[in-house]
Amino acid sequence: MKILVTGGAGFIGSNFIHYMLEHHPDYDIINLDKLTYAGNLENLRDIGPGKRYRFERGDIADADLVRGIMDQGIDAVINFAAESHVDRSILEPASFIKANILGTHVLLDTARERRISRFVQISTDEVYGSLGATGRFTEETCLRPNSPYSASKASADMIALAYHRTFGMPVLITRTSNNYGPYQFPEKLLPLAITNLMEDRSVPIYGDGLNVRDWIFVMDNAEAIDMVLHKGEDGEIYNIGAGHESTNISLVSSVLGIMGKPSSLIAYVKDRPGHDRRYAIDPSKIMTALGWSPRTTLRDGLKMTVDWYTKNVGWWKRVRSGEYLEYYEKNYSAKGLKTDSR
Ligand code: NAD
Ligand code: TDX
Repeated sequence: MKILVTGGAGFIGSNFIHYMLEHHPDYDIINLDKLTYAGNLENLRDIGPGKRYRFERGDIADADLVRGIMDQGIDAVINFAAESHVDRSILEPASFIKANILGTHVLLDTARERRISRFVQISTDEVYGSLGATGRFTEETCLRPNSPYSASKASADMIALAYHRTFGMPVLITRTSNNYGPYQFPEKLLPLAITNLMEDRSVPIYGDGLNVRDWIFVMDNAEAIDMVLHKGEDGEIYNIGAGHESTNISLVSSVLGIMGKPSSLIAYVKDRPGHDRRYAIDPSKIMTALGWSPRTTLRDGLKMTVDWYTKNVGWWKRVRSGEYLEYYEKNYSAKGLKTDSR
């Protein structure tokens, strides 16, 4: 099988490529990535020379480039490429519309033209919006996205489903909860907390810290996506989650415990505008229909993640330098995201 993975130099995409090269050594993988601030070829540097893997730098919204790649006998497209950070979508929504909606549309159009036999759109639980204290998202839950990021992902999902219903394209969608693990850019809560704590700096907690996220170790998500690719039904949506709900404060407290750091390093800051209160995924469909189940407990996953960042200080120090620091200083203060600075 020859697979086009887009966004494969980012966090989940690079973990997915490692997973696929290990589990399907006879597959060819082309990784198309624009290398935005979040794309990092260091995430893939340990891929040995004998592997059937190739990198192409470029934008998924570049139709000529995408056509040229899909003409190389691609069997399946897995679209991870996206602007992915909610805070950035609040500061600069336009890049999210371009990458997440227009980019996905170019991929869909080209895959349709070239009669690609599988198209997996990687989406998120955030498209469902926010839950109250009870209930979980099923694949039937109405979409009520609240941030420019989640609205752009929901739009891409709608276009992808329309291509299935209207043109019969073999589209499948995964909607996963919050991933964590190696190679996650340290702007997201967990790697931000771990790397700040390693330098004895404080961890900013938005609002009251009681917002709930449902956490999944990235390799469990990679396995689920592999199953959707091979066994999923065209036109279907699959929720992926490990059932590990946690408030942000409780999650960060667990990290403090694992790292042996004091709770005085927690700093409550101004809340994120439009901050979704709670996400919780019901993964029954993928468990029953495809036989997937998560392997990693939250405790073990957190320990493995802390361990990875501890052993890969060079990796996160490099991504946290230069442009990233300038961006961070411009847009964040000790009191939180500077949304009123425009
Ligand atoms: P990431 O920001 O770490 O990586 C995104 C990658 O896409 C980067 O390598 C970037 O260079 C690339 N990219 C961005 N725009 C591009 C473009 N126009 N053309 C080509 N490449 C482009 O993101 P991630 O956390 O790995 O997320 C991957 C996917 O999974 C996204 O679609 C995201 O919406 C989805 N998702 C993420 C999570 C999560 O918790 N991180 C949860 C659910 C779904
Ligand atoms: O400094 C912080 N302090 C804080 O309290 C940051 C960066 C976040 N938070 C809170 C906001 C959220 O409630 O922690 C929670 C997690 O925040 P993020 O790591 O930014 O993730 P989230 O907004 O939940 O979105 C993530 O999961 C779904 C990914 O970034 C998305 O790409 C994915 O679709």
